Amino acid sequence: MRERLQNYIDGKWVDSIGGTRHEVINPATEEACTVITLGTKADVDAAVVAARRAFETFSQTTREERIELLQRIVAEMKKRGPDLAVAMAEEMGAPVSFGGTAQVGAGIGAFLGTIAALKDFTFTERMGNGVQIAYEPIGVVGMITPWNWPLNQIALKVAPALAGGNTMILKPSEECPTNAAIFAEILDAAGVPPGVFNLVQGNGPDVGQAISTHPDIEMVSFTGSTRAGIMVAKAAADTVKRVHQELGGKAPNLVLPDADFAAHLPATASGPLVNSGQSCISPTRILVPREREAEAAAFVTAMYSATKCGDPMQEGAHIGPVVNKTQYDKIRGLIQSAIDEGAKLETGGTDLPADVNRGYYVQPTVFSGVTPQMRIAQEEIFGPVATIMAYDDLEQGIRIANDTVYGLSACISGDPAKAAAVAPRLRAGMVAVNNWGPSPGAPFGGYKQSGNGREAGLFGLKDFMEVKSISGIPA
Ligand code: TXE
Repeated sequence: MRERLQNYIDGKWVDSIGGTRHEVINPATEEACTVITLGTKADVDAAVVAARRAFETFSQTTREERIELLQRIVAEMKKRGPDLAVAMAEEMGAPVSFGGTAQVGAGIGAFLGTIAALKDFTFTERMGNGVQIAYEPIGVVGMITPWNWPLNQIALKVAPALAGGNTMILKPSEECPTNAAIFAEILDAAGVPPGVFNLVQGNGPDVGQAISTHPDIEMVSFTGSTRAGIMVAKAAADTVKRVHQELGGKAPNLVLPDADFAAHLPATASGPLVNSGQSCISPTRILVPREREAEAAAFVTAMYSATKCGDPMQEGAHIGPVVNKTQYDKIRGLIQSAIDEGAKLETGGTDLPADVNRGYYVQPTVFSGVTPQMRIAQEEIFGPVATIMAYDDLEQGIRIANDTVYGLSACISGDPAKAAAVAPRLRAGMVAVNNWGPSPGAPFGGYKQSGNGREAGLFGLKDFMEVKSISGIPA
């Protein structure tokens, strides 16, 4: 079993102050694969002292120095790509082929997008009346990240925080800690100065809460469930820190009445299969014209029944298990609820895939006949499950698309010119036409209960900076 017992604070690997051991379970084998120490408030305090001290000098570094630092990090990430992919495969079940390309690639992409934004960033500008506007670092940033796109979610915070001249404390998910430890080694090898980046392993109620409430942390950036995001925001309120949240989603895939299924559906309807459905932007609600529901069900069912589940450590295009027993039980419970509420199970279901006898594997599953009131149409599934829902006319389709508490992303399948007229009607932070993934460098974040703020590229960089106005100085 791998041991990752220490935290990275002030440029050194150090023992936790009073932490407890925690075993991480490999979701493919159901056996422990890694042991970490769940940290404590005292660990967070030590990390904050280091970050505060480092802020004095790191906040004064130049754009060029930060660009060079980010570029060295990218070079180190590329070297450690295979290690990162194996760690994610073992701890959260993303197959190594997918992990090595998509998961690691997304993490590197977050850095490249930030480097591009930093190169062009206007740190000072003048308003018409001569007042100078200056973008400055916020200070010490706390970061709390989940397990589903673990490296990417860390990179989307660390890259802009560094680019903006901030210092930071990261608490990654206790479900998937090793990629974060390797990431700390990457930053160390790239020459990030001591105290600028600190890693404290741990759980939400202890380390996450200590970060959210800490008086010397100016901002907390959180990605995870809406449930935990609300707790972070409440805990952060007393210290009036900036709260940046990327939370859950329930993305619609609005299929236009005259969509060409063969041309438009493969790229969008496959979204819920990717990463075994564990993406906040997974477009699980496939909305189709009522008269084409059977045709859509047959099309999507063929795609899903052809998708295999398999060992994450094997190369290949299969999907892996879901992250843990809690998620496995939650997904199977939602599948059962849809059956109980009268949806039609087209393929998949609650059983393990035929050739698998252990692990948290969920069969690719398709339902048709799903109605907006069903639990499966409202709750985030986070598994390889697609629900086909019928609309009578496009106006009703748009209403159903917007009818959840979430507003992270949406996709539209069909003629791009017609989709352009529908996109402004969707209440979501991101709309992708004939696609479902994020666009490089584009702002990533949601409306409604999907969060506050944006990540990636220029918008992500701005969210990790303060704005100052200076009046009365010469032009
Ligand atoms: O996430 P949690 P869970 C959704 C998805 C999934 C559900 C549950 O629907 O099925 O959430 O996942 C930390 N204070 N998403 O329970 O608990 C925790 O330690 C501070 C969507 O595994 O939100 C971890 O680091 N921190 C999502 C992080 O929050 C707290 C990604 C995420 O864990 C905390 C993941 C607290 N009180 C799940 N409680 C997305 N947006 O992509 C927990 N944490």
